[in-house]
Amino acid sequence: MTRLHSQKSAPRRARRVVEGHFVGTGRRVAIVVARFNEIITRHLLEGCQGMLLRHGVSPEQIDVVWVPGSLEIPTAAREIARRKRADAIVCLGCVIRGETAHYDHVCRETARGVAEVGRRTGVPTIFGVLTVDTLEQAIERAGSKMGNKGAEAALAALEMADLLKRL
Ligand code: INI
Repeated sequence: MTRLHSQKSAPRRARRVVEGHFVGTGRRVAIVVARFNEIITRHLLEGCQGMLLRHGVSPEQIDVVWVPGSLEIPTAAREIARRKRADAIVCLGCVIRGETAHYDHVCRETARGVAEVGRRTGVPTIFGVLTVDTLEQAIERAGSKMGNKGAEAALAALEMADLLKRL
């Protein structure tokens, strides 16, 4: 008879479980924010800064870097990471399908570029760029009924910065 839970196949306990906490004290965070669709991105920025401050990041430790559009975000983020100016970088932008024929291109290149900065430099680089069909959807995600993507991105940045220190 086959034993369902033999000694061999029984799941083993992890030796160590590691996870990041939302620690803001002493952390340096850079926010790279696109001016394109600023009517939305400044609300993402507010949400992001508010969340960082609530978790103990000091205002002097937050740098805000404006770029023309989402496509320029990875270039600025990479430079910040390369110069070791931050423990985490939050990238904020808003791409609206209705407004552009090159929506897919902007979304794909921005997402790819942001992910690449994180992977190549080891500095957590968080994608807080809205990619939506309409302005209304953007408004919903910039501080109204669907929350604030900038605030969510701030939490991800704090968690990842803390996680990397623990690994
Ligand atoms: N940039 C955005 O951040 N959002 C957009 O919706 C957008 N549209 O619609 O084109 C956009 N385009 C500009 C782009 O990011 C660059 O700034 C531009 O192509 C210059 O490189």
